Amino acid sequence: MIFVDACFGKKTPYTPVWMMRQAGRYLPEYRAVRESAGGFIGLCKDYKKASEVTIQPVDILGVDAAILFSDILVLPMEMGLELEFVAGKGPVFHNPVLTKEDIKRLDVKSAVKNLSYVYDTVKLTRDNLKKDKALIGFAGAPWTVATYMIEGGSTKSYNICKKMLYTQPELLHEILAKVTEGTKLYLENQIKAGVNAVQIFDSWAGALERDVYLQFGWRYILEIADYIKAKYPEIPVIAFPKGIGSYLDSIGGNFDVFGVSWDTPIRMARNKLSDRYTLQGNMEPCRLYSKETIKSSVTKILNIMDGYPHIFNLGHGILPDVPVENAKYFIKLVQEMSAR
Ligand code: 1CP
Repeated sequence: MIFVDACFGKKTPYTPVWMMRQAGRYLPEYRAVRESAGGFIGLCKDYKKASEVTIQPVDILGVDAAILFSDILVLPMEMGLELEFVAGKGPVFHNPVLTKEDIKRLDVKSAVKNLSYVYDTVKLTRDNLKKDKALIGFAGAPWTVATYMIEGGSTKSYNICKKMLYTQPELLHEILAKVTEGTKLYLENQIKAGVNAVQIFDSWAGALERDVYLQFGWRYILEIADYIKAKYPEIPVIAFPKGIGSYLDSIGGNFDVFGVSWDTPIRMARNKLSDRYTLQGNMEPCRLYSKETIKSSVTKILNIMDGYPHIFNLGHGILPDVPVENAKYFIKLVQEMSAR
């Protein structure tokens, strides 16, 4: 699989490419299956339909890897938090985690077991996916997942979880430790079911000061990566802490691929990290709105990463109103322009 080879820094015939959120609302085929499943959570729980939408971008766009269709919030949901996706608002947890008692109620063991629909999705997808295409499993990083658990949904200011961080840091660490424990076992079960790589999404890493992030965010990612690499050295681990470009010098650890978000110049990431990690990224997702800006960005990024270990991707997820034709153009352009 050229995707896995690239994760380990091996030479590949061209630069493999996929997109974060590649199974999603910009695809009419996805919207049709989502509707038939009665909504987003229903779709995550229906392993046949989840597997179908996982494979759609491989068939429609020709990406080099499929990413398991699920969400980072199914783990806390199965730990006992009541999750609803509210139209126009996003995810809502009706019983957020704010006290010691709330933490005690989080049931890690049952969650990891109850996520069997995810493992079934992985098995079926790996059976149906072309042999040369990789299947990426994933989880949210403990910090990002905890922001939803504590705030009860999406947040712009993070004031509830930051208040906990600065006034009751040990309470936040307890939540983070519990999510970390669940995430290790959850990713391990995805690997046992057949994923070829795992990605840890820390979408809200950039919300914290450097030293605070290293202590409350990054260290838990490293703990998860250490656990996976010790048991499954053949499975690449991709770390994606979004928005920490200003302190790449502080970044190291036992993982294989570093995801570069679009706000970080990829040349800078290359200079600081390419001797140790394959880089993944980092086209600004809104460039997909125009073929001209796709072409200029792909040309620039390929030139900068020429000869360095690289997986092409966006610097965050594709947006729902991007024309499918532009996404197809992007994938084909990367594969053709990078052919060696
Ligand atoms: O209406 C719909 O169809 C729901 C939109 C949607 C989709 C397609 C959500 C709701 N989740 C997903 C799938 C999803 N989420 C994947 C699947 C595979 C793929 O990439 O194709 C993955 C990897 C995620 C991960 C995820 N969920 C993250 C981390 C990555 C990122 O984009 O930053 C986060 C933060 C979430 C939370 C989430 N899920 C969905 C929403 C609307 C949100 C909230 C986002 C926010 O707070 O801004």
